[in-house]
Amino acid sequence: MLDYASTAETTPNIAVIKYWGKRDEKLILPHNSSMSFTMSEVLKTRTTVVFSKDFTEDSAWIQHEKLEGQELYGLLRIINLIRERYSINLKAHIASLNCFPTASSASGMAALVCAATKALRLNLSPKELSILARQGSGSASRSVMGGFVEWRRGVEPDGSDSFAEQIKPASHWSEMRNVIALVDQGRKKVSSRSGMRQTIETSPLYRARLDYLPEALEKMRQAVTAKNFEDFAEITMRESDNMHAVMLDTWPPITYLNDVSRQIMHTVREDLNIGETRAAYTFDAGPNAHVYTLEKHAETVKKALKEIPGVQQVLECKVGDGPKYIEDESDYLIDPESGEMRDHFFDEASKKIVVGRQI
Ligand code: 2P0
Repeated sequence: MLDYASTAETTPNIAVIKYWGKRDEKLILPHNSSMSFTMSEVLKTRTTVVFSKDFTEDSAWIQHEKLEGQELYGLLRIINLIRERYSINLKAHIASLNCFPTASSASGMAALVCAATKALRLNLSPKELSILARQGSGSASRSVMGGFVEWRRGVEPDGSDSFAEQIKPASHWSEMRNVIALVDQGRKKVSSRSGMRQTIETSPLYRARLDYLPEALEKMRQAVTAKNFEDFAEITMRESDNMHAVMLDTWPPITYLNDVSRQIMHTVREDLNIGETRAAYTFDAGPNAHVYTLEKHAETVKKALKEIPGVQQVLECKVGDGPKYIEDESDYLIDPESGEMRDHFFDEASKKIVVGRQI
């Protein structure tokens, strides 16, 4: 059964120039290019995909849940795309485990694409992986590689030039840290997908955002290349503020930030960055903060964030190297005998996913 099987581990990426808005909803083509850092292993997804002639139907498990209906269909969309493109006629079993509280579509979709294509021995280039992952979830196009990554919007209607590329490896700016302040671990109030659509349809400020982004992108490229944290921090915070301003300008307004998020912004600007630039906040489609800082300031930043009432947990990530493939089949999430998801747990101490029952 394990003839066509692979297991991949991927990590989320946190954008500093954000993707918000599609010019093609089916192919997931963005209006603007975006940039991110892929995170280290503190947060990760492990996914095993097995294709076998012994399987009579497709099955998938996320965490311990067997997927049904719409959720299963959503996951299979990308598997079907792979099967069609590469003329594969085998059913698949998929098992996936996230070791972080809030699901990341980027990490999840990247792991699925990496594991499925590796299982089928398709030997795809990073560009081909990125184009496939993009069609599952836009931000996933950036999680199939490590380091500092740019997803170029492209101009072709078929999406053939809309993929991510690594600008610099993780080692280029190894002092970079991302301190995550968890404020809320629930599901998103408005999905990114429908939020983006509403913004394009209703926000007069969105046009101004698209006009400002190319220059911000170029300045960000320069700041990262030169490892200029001060410039990096200003562009990052202004860009996050711009995206959330456009969300607020959407009708009905989209408000992902809450009072705790705003207190974090205040702490960064008015406490941490007095005298010297030590930190840069950025927020995605939710109230949790990602505070970029440098290794030498990480303890100061963590301490300041922990003191803010409403901050539930503080995690520190480095920049990561991108997808990893698990070679040892005993660490796969699918049992070779039954074809079902194996017992597993996440060991907080070692930050490792362990296959087997927790004692
Ligand atoms: C980003 N976000 O650049 C931005 C910042 C959210 C805010 O990419 O519809 O889950 O699946 O393409 O990839 C979230 O968007 O949306 C996102 P789809 P996705 O990280």
